[in-house]
Amino acid sequence: MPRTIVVAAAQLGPIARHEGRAPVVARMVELLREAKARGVGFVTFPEMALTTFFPRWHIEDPAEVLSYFETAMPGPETQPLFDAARAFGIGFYLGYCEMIPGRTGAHHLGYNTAILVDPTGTIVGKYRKVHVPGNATPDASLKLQHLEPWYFDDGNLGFPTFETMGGKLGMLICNDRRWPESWRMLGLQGAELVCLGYNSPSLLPDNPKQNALRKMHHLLPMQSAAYQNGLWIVATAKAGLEGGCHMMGHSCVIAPSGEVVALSATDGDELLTYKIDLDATQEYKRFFDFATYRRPAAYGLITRPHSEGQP
Ligand code: CDV
Repeated sequence: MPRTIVVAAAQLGPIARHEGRAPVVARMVELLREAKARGVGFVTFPEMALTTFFPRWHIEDPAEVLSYFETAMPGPETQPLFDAARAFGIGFYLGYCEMIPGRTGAHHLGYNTAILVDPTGTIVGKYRKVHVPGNATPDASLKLQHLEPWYFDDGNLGFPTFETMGGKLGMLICNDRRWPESWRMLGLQGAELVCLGYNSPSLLPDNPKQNALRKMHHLLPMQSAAYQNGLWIVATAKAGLEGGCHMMGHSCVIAPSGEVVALSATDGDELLTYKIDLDATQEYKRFFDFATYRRPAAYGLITRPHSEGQP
């Protein structure tokens, strides 16, 4: 009996700097409505889906920085998403900025977080981004700042997996996709489907020689990870020209074979759907058979702390 589910990447086009939650949540509910019409069971929204990607700016006004963080989830403005999920019977992944209670000021306010919500509208899982990229302090000499470590703490929940939607699910966030350790942590726990939202600039003005490689550097690590860990991936972009920075689309579904089986076609709101069979992971999990073939005793350098001599 195949364990099939139609999954969707609910790509979002740009969100303006002072836009507020209501119009964004309305767009997301619309994508959920379309998902329902197309028989989707699970939707992945982008990283930081509710607001613009503000870490591209050094914002000195604490009130503005605070405005990008959620103090409750769901809160009054995000409740419609949960209501729609329950009404449509669709589960979802949502990326957002999670405020740490008691934090004040204009930086280090919280986590870059994702949650897993089941089709009853219940939060069943949480992940906080581990690989927080960019400059730790403002650097006006850069053409494009990426100040995530200035605004966010490193995630402290590890790489949990969750039994839901008829399978074992894991979550990652954006830059995590470039690190094989993220995927292997989920693969070792038997993850069958990993959802990931991202905000990735199409071009790197401070490192233009990589510009032509951006799409490859987006897909290559995920295609490898899907194959090497025998799992499905749904990766969802915030896309288009946002705050003067063009964000890459290329939302995708990747099969356990490593093949990209669905790829978004636009830079705007777009629902990309694909019917997956969770049991299609088994062939690849059997081939790599971690219990038989992995050699953890030879991998010590991977987990040795920097203080003990790891480069
Ligand atoms: N939001 C991200 O984590 N973005 C990163 C940066 C480094 C561009 C990325 O890996 O795409």
